Amino acid sequence: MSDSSPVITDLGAPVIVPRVDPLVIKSLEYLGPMAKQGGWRPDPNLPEIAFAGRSNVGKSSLLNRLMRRKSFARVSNTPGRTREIHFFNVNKLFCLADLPGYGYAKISKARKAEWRPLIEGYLTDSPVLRGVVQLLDVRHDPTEDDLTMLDFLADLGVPTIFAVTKIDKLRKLEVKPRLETLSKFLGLDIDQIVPFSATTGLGRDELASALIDLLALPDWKLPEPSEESPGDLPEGHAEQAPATEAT
Ligand SMILES: Nc1nc2c(ncn2[C@@H]2O[C@H](COP(=O)(O)OP(=O)(O)O)[C@@H](O)[C@H]2O)c(=O)[nH]1
Ligand SMILES: [Mg+2]
Repeated sequence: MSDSSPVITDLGAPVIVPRVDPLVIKSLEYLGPMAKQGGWRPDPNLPEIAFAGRSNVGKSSLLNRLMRRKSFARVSNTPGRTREIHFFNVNKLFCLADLPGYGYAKISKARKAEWRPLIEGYLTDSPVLRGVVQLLDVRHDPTEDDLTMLDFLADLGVPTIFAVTKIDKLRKLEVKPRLETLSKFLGLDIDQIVPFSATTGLGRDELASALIDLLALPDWKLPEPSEESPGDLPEGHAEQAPATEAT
């Protein structure tokens, strides 16, 4: 991707409009890992966005691109630390939770399901989780583990962005039909998915904007504002958002 948008002709004169970075990374601080369900976590004083996907989907590469750091996600890739949740403070604006990659093909079924309590526990319990970025590899249909994760996210009701990785692995003409197939499979509108390539940088800014939008949404765990003024409802009868009912 170029650093400028295409040339725009304004009254006949070509003008190059510099691209505005929706998320300039001014500071990035590693906060620490959560090793087991209910274990250490950072103070919940910033909104959190979690990144999820199966092993090898391209999560570290996407995070490095998104954060414009060559080896930002290295800490999560250190042997022995790949089964922890790693927290990072971004711009003192939000906290990024890098979830362990699940469903590595070469491990036993019992080991495979190990990810569920830690990931699901964190997603359910975090008091400040504002959204999830779920990664899927453009070349593969969602695996059984992906579907487990997608069902879990849907039941929880957390706002979710779908980033479809490794777009550069397809030929240009194959991309649109493949995204349409995937979005149908997932029951999503094609606009809900962000095509991404860590190799070319495609989708970096779109994903960054989507994160900013996610942070601006009202907290999904709070009851939706009622049409009537809150004073009209008797105490203890406030409407519950469906998400808080899911367990
Ligand atoms: N061609 C291509 N390869 C990618 C892309 N993203 C990741 N990969 C490759 O896919 C493999 C797994 O990537 P990694 O980021 O470590 O995945 P993770 O296990 O989800 O963190 C590595 O060999 C990467 O170089 C991409 O956008 N395009
Ligand atoms: Mg990784």
